[in-house]
This record gives sequence, structure tokens and C-alpha cells, in this order.
Amino acid sequence: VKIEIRKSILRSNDEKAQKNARLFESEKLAVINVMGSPGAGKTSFILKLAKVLGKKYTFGVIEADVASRIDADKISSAGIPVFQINTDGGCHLEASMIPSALKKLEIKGPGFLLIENIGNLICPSEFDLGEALRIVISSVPEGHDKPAKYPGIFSSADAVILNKIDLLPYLDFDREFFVNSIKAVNDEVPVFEVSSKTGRSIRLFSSWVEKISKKWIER
Ligand SMILES: Nc1nc2c(ncn2[C@@H]2O[C@H](COP(=O)(O)OP(=O)(O)OP(=O)(O)O)[C@@H](O)[C@H]2O)c(=O)[nH]1
Ligand SMILES: [Mg+2]
Repeated sequence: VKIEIRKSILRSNDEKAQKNARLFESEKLAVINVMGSPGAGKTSFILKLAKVLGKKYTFGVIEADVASRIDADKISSAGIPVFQINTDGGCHLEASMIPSALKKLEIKGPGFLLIENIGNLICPSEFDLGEALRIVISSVPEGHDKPAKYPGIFSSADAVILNKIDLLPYLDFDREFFVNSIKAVNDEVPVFEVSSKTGRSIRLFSSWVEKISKKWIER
């Protein structure tokens, strides 16, 4: 019975996600679902990305946290349209939560909508939001073993970001092990080593994302 209920929840979410995907396409919004552990640097990375992509395109953000408006306030202080969702205990976003949040953002494409999912390496990956791209942000202090321990979320990523690369000299982090564990579950996925503190390789990533999002953002 438990398995049947679970299947039915995921099926219903998938249907709503497909509807979202059509909405995003008609609005000319390339939607990026940003997943990763608590503290990996999701908000910091989004802020840096906004500085580059926001110059050329519409750039909006949906923030999701169990509680608080801390991240939304950070995004808003940078002059970026943002809407905060609080899940009140829920460990992931669901497709049904997105359309009303997007409406409140009042943004017009062509451009990007970044959705910062709840900090968690398990739950968010099963719930499609209708996004164009899913990225997973991992960070040096979390350790190189995260992809090997939580393969599910890395297997469905369109790009993996290794953030906090500026901390590499201070920690024992095996990059080869990290990358090989990702490739074992997701053969062709690009891995970007960035720092959301220094800005290293943010432009490299934004060029990649611009190129891969053509279908959604072309005028
Ligand atoms: N040294 C260093 N610190 C970073 C970097 N990126 C983020 N941080 C710091 O890491 C901490 C967490 O960053 P956030 O951007 O809030 O991380 P998050 O993934 O959004 O966190 P939650 O929303 O709580 O899950 C903050 O103190 C950031 O300043 C980085 O590239 N290098
Ligand atoms: Mg955050």
C-alpha cells in the first residue's frame, strides 16, 4: 500500500511538472532547479550568476526553505525579483508549488528563473518541477565522498558545481575521486569547479548555461 501511494504521489507530481514545463516555455523562461546540501553555497552561487546573466536577461529567483526569509532577503537586497516559499518541515519542493510563486514574481522572459530547492541531497531529486535544467551544488568542505554516498541526486543532474574551490588548500579533498564517482552514475555531465566567494569560473558556467538554454530564451 505504501509503495502504491508513493507511486501515485510521484505520478501526480510528474503531470503537474509537465504542465509547468509548458508554462515556462511559453513564458520564455529557462528554469534551473538548484539542489544541494544545506550550506553548499546555493544562494551565494545564484547571487554571483545573477550579476552576469542579469545584465542580459530577466533574472528571477524562487527561494525554498523550511522556515525563514533569510535567503529571499539576500536576493532581494541585490535588486533581484524573488519569492520565498516555506515548506514548514517539507524536505523538497513539489511542482504544484511553483505556478503561484511564479505569478507573484511578475517577471517576463526571455530570461532565467532560478529555483533554490530545500537543502537536502535525497528528497528534491525525485520531484520534477518542470525545469529546463537541474544542477547540483556540492562544496569542498562537504568532502569528496558525497556523490558516492548520495548517487541519486547526481545521476539526474545536467551540471554539477563543485563550489568553495578557494578552500581546496586547507582541506583533504580528492577531486579525482569526486569526479569519478559522478561519472560512474552520470557519464557525460559537466563538472564546474567554482568559487562563489572569489567569482572563479562563474563566467565559464554562465556561458555554458546560456548556450544550453537557447531553446527557452531565444527572442
Ligand atoms: N569560502 C567560501 N565560502 C562560501 C562559498 N560559497 C558560499 N560560501 C559560504 O558558505 C556559507 C553558506 O552559503 P549559502 O550560499 O548560504 O549556502 P546555501 O546552500 O544557500 O545554504 P542553505 O540555503 O542554508 O541550504 C556562507 O557562509 C557563504 O558565505 C565559496 O565559494 N567559498
Ligand atoms: Mg540558501
